[in-house]
Amino acid sequence: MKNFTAVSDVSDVKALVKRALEIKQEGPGSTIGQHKTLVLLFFNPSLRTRLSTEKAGRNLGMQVITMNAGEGWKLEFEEGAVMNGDSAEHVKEAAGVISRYADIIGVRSFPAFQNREEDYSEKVLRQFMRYASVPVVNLESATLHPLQSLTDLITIEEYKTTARPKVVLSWAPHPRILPQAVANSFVEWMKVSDVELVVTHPEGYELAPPFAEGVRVEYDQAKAFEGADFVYAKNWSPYYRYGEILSQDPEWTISARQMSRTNNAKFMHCLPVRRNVVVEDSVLDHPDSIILQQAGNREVAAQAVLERLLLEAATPRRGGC
Ligand code: SN0
Repeated sequence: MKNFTAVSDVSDVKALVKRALEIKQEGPGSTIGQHKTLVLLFFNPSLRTRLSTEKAGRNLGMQVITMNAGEGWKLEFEEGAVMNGDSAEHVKEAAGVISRYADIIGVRSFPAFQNREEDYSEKVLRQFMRYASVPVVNLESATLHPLQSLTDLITIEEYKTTARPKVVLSWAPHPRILPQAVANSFVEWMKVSDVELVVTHPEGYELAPPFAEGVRVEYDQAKAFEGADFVYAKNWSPYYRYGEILSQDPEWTISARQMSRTNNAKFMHCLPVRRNVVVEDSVLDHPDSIILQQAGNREVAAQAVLERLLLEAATPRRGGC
């Protein structure tokens, strides 16, 4: 694993999940990251990703530096740009410089929702990967959130009671336009796992073709929930009518009534969650809700990823000034 940006970067997903669960048993105390530095760049706000990745780095003995990149000067990402506007530094220099201080770089960058092709080209993440000379970790990009999905898989592995659980990803209403990243990644990771995946959403909320391919979609939420072992709620905005809100139908709010159709399903959400819009209090506060256990697993997921990158990096220190 040279970078961690998508499920395709991981050669053995099962082994990574197993390692994360081992780390959970072992507890902190590794020194494999000693004298190594993790730099985390946040172009957008974060609570779980920031704290869990920082903690994971420290658990490995790393030095951790976190920067609110959105507060600094604006970076330029266009090739050949004439920089006479408000961007003060090109990503070529920024990524090159950070690579002199960091052994691993984490980048969080949400979509701009101005242009679907541009968001799906993952310009910010790709440019960092191109110009950094150290591994890059995706801390949620325009279209993917692999650290969350690895966490989700670890959590399902921990809580499943059958070899091949039925996992339902349900769209739910939200007042804002949210990224497709969590849903895209979730589907991508579930496809390579031993689960029966069903995605349920109103018409118009179909995911982008590579993610939707081969996935069972059920437009009737009640039907989708029948016999489910896990219900994973998430709002995402439409891929086809990009940047619009097509539905805020409260019928799609995850309710105790809908949950009663499941096989006492565990309830999951990546958080942050809008109570009584995405999901009713009674579901979130029910003993079958495992949202906090899930969030707790962000730490071991990040630790397993950082450990893998540290082990695989041939880390000759960079020379020069
Ligand atoms: C982000 C998203 O991708 O949907 C982060 C999830 C891990 N969600 C939000 O930013 C929610 C913000 C809000 O206003 O509720």
